[in-house]
Amino acid sequence: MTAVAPTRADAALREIEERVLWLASAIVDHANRVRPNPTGLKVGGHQASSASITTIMTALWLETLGPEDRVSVKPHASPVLHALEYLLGQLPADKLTTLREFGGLQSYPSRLKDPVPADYSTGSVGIGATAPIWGAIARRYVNTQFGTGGAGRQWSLVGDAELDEGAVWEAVVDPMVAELGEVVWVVDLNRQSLDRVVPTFGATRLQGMFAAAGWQVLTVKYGALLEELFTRDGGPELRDRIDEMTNPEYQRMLRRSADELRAQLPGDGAGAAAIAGLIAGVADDDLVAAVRNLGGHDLAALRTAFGQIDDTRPTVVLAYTLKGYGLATEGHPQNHSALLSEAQLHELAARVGVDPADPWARFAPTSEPGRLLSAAAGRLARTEHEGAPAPAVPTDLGRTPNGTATTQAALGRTLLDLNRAAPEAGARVVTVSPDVSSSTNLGGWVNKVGVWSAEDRRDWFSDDPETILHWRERPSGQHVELGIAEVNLVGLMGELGSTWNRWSQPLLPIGVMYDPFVSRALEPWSFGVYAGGQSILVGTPSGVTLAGEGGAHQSITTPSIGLEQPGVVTYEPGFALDTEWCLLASLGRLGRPDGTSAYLRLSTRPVDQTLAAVPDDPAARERRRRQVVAGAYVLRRVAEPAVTVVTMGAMITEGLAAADRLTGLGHPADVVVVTSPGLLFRALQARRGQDDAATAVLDQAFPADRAVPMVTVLDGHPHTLAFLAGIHRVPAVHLGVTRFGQSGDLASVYRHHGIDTDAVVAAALDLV
Ligand SMILES: Cc1ncc(C[n+]2csc(CCOP(=O)(O)OP(=O)(O)O)c2C)c(N)n1
Ligand SMILES: [Mg+2]
Repeated sequence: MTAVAPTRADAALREIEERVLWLASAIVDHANRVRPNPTGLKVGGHQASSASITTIMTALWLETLGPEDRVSVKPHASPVLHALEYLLGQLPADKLTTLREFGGLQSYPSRLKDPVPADYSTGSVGIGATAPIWGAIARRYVNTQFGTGGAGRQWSLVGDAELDEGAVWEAVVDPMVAELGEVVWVVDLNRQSLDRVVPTFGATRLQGMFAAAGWQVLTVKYGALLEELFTRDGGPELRDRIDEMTNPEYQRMLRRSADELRAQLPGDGAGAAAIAGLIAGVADDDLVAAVRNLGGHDLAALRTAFGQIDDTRPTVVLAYTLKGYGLATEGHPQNHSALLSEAQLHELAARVGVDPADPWARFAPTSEPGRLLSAAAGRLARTEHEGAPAPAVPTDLGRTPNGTATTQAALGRTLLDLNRAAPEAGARVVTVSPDVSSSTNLGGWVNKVGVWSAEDRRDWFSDDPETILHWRERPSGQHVELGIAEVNLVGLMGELGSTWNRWSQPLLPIGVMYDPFVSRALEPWSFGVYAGGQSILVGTPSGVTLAGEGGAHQSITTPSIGLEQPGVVTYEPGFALDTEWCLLASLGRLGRPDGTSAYLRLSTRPVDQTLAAVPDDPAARERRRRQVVAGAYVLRRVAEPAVTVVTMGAMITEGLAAADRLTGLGHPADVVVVTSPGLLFRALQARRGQDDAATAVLDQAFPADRAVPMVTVLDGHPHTLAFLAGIHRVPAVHLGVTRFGQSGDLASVYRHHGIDTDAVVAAALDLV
């Protein structure tokens, strides 16, 4: 691509670019060399990664972005972001000395923890990069349902090695993504990752991969200086030589003197003589400048590329850059975490015209750079979006299931009932599933609300009488179906769960996947929760209770994960009504400043619902409900307990059967049903002053005067409930699953893992 002619403002833009480079370097320098560091522990920060993307970000913030655009910035460029925020008057000067300080600028751009909220949190490579894709879908969803999400591009500034992450490609190839014209990625193609020069970096391969997925591909390879050389005699040979050079050889050229370049640059190919002839006529300084003259550092070349974005499909701009551009560490393979020495920093200061004794100096408002900055600040000023508060969610829909039901089926049922009982809340529910909506019992709900798509699509099976699941795709649909990629699913959930504070439109997102795949999705979901996304993750079916579906599909560690995950309340209900109550309580905590996410672990085990013995009296029913959503309740109370059986989820049936047998054997047993180990753990911590959670549930479910030996049993790792014995320090045995399983019928599988009724009885007899 050839650059357009430089504009009058280019010199001022260059000055701003150099000041951004200076500030980003100085922010990291201050954190590492100036701020006192009594422990001597590494602070860190990335000057070379920042320098690599400084031109790109300057071009974007000063010329290209609009007020409705949102940008995800690669993690190690946070100093550049803060430098721009500072120059644009958003970030006060006293924050520039706080990088990585407690309460200061975060290591990586953060939506919730930085003084100027980042548009997207980044840091988990591949996840921050893809977030704007999901943000774009979430905004389109808000626009089709409520019409208030605004427009604007969704940018992602991506490190080239981030493209090693599978998460990137899972997102790029999702069929929904090819329609997103507002998505633009700029790849900072510096051919370096953390520890190495990427051996063979096929830009051509990358171009092909993005193009095959339907993306517009723009490549900004060379700057104006090199492009001009390429037009001279020997120019085509020089272009071929640089095009064909390996990454390490090219990186080595960056650190050579002019004399060395004259010897090395021609190479030993057919074009060597022509290249030698060409560069013989180039002055030393120009030659050194020319080898590093890549398009990602050429404002005009970037401007041209950004001007070509067609907005009809996603765009990727592959911008060739140098890691450490303009710094003494430029192009060095080990520059990722390298810090400039004091002398090198002073050299930089001298080159860009800054006094190191006054590192945070601003441009005079009347200067050309000052004028450009104030124009950009005005252009980027954002207006608040008008929206709605989170809807009121009922706590009880008043039904009492009898007969046999599963907790998984209760999910779909509750959503349908909610739509009827509280249409305003129902209208904000959006379900998401990675190609498992019918196998996770969402079929009825999907039939009712339809499948979301930005435009109406024809349902070719609407007149087929044998079709039970109707796939009506329309902008008013409330179910989003993605391909089988759990990481994409949680990425979208994080963004649907952020619309309440991004666009002032709260949604109640519920993502459903098989429970064993929760661990695959966990890190990106957790990152989304960290970034402010509030959503409900439903894992179903779960545990070894999915028996026949196979050993590899059985989930063992998820109850423990649920207990430990920050920002999330985890429930594992055993009855349909408990599921409804937990779901409603979780929905009621979404889309608000003090909100939390939830994880519901459900099952396909048919359970006799009369075992729940739901009280008829409205006050007693409400008391039960409160205990269910608080974490536990006493389901059976005997006169003089000899043992307490604590049971959860699918194991309630075994817990009750064992209690009956123990009582018959002369060892009367109380039965406590746990719905949330995490809430109980927090209550216990609170009782000891370590948490601010409510503690009443402990006195109600585990009163001191009934403290007797305890057996706990769950379909998951037994340590999840082991802490309960510590409430009153009673002797205890903890049953659960600790080994990989295998397919089989329920009775065999339970016996194999020692969680069957016999095992509970035997454990209790050992104790009493
Ligand atoms: C999932 C994940 N894996 C590993 C890391 C550690 N890490 C941070 S940056 C990085 C290399 C980044 O290289 P690139 O994206 O090319 O960035 P740049 O060269 O611009 O610094 C690695 C391995 C991480 N943050 N997240
Ligand atoms: Mg890189």
